[in-house]
Amino acid sequence: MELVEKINRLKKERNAVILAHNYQLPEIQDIADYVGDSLGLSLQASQTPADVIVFCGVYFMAETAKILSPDKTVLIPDPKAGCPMADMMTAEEIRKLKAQHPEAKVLCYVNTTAGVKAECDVCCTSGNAERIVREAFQKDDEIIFVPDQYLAHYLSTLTGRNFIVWKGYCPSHVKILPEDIAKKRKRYPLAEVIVHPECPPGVTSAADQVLSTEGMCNYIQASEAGEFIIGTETGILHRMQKENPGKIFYPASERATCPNMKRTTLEKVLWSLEEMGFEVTVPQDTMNRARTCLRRMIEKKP
Ligand code: CIZ
Ligand code: SF4
Repeated sequence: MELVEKINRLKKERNAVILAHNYQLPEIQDIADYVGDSLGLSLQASQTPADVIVFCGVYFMAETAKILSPDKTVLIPDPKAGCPMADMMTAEEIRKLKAQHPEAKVLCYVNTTAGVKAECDVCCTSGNAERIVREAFQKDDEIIFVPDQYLAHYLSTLTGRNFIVWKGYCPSHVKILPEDIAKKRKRYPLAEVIVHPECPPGVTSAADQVLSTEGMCNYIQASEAGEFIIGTETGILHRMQKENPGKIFYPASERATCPNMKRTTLEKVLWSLEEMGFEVTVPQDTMNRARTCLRRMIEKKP
């Protein structure tokens, strides 16, 4: 309690906001001004009158907030909170892949480093990927999609398009197995199964709904169902339970946790505000090019 009071006091003094990703620890979600997905949080960051943004998530998300709000101070409480999927592709590797396919357009998932985004034509999130594929490309365009092979596969099933893919994946979502879905369905026969498109094909094909984290939260609020089996990082169950006290949530797999998302603690958030660290910076040229890639996605928002 004392920690929370100190955080709140310093937050006011610094004119800061605290943004927390849907996968953060419950106590971090509870002190945040906004809880959401990476794009939603970055848009919040760019619209807030605050001078300082404490970004409780992983590094590429804080970078995205910085790219969209270059004049604000963006802090990450633990700079070692990386995203292994984003780190599966370097700027050098995307340049090589582009050189192998000089005619191709490049679509990147938001889970990429700023250096990779700077090399890509347009960005997408799991929530808008289908629409971006349909709207940002011509029928005959060759498309490179990086870095998530499973999101690429799922997008292919939705749009009928083939992508040149990179073999990245999320180590937390691949822990969810088709057997887990079968087992939980048997145990909770009335529950709807909702999974994230970062899950492998055997899991997405066994689900009732495949949705981004924000998509899941919106769907559940509107649904008549009372029980849900959730196939994504387990941290999101805290938000779901809080927003829907009358409904019941089961994780598809208790093993689907992201250790990087759990690196952020209340102590680190307090330290971050006290010391104004760790500041997230992106080289100017990379930042400008990555912003163009992000803007092309944002401007396609209806
Ligand atoms: O974009 C995000 O925040 C991630 C990583 C997942 C999602 O579906 O919201
Ligand atoms: Fe990256 Fe997966 Fe963790 Fe999301 S859950 S931050 S994709 S490793």
